[in-house]
Amino acid sequence: MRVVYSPRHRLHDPGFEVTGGERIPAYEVVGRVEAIREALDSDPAFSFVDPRAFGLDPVRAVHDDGLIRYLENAWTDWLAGGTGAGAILPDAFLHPALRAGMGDAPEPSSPCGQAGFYCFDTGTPIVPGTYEATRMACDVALTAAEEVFGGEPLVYALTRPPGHHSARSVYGGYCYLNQAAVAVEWLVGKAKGTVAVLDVDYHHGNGTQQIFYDRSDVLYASLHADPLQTYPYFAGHADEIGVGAGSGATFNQPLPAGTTDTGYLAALDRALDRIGEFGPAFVVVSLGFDTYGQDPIGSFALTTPVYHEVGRRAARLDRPLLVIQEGGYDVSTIGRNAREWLRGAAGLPSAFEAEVAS
Ligand code: SP5
Ligand code: ZN
Repeated sequence: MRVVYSPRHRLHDPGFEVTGGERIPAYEVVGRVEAIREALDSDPAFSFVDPRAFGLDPVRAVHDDGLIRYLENAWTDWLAGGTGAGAILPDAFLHPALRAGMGDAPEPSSPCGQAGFYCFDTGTPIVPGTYEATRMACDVALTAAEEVFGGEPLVYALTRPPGHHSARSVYGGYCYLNQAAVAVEWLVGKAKGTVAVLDVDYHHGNGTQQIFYDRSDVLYASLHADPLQTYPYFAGHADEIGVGAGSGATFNQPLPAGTTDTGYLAALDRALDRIGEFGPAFVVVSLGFDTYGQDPIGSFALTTPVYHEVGRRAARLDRPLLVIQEGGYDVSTIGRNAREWLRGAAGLPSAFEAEVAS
């Protein structure tokens, strides 16, 4: 199986986030993707491929030009503003109620004001290499999409930073550009059919949902922690089903804290049934391992063997699978969990069970 990977994800490494009123060490670190790379590198079933450059057009197909321009220039403008801070985080956000009844606010010219205009949380700092890394993540996903379009049955885009929280005009959730959405839109343009997204990150992919919410040619199906208790809080409820032509093409299953392998697989089967009925030409998986029982920010109770089974069941859709890495923050297990998922999807036996038995 081909794995598209670039070491340039390392250019993005803020080292901290602000959550729950505290400045803490970042969960979204370089070592996450490096741990996956090492686990796959030791297994001859995987071969690594370099990304190719696709330029900005596929990104502009899903993101607002203002957001892209902001991400490209944010660091230079921040430096020119002379604050001296080593990372960009906003100090005020464009909360919709602030402008209620007053129409849209114009985009600020101050670097800090611009950050609040385009960013929705305090977990997603911009540092000097962020734009290059998030652009590279798009090229990694697009390269994998091109291989899938060319006939590969299963390709893995080993991306970081993640993407599924970033919407058309706003970024957050450790995400800047949404590489899954970019790849989906590219595939829709190429395919003579529709594309389904299976989002199995622990968090709801609010960005991907927003980008395709009114679209009948992209099904978004997600299993995630209940947003009433869990980030991103403001999207992912079961009654969000799409709008207009897209009505019925969004399928959310919020799951309770403590969700086990059994409960998870039952919900997965409902999502897979919906995807099967939709009959897509391609399936794009937003893959997260923050569903793992030991994940530091998750509340589910999944075990390593379930990932092999989830991959196996996804492959039973019998559609070309483009798998894109999103979250997962337990660096000590993310490599083996990714290897299990992908081996399951490839129809290969579990390597973990064999290791545990020996
Ligand atoms: C791609 C992805 O998985 N993004 C997740 C962003 C979550 N950001 C909020 C994290 C809140 C962490 N709270 C700490 C709880 C420690 N028990
Ligand atoms: Zn997540």
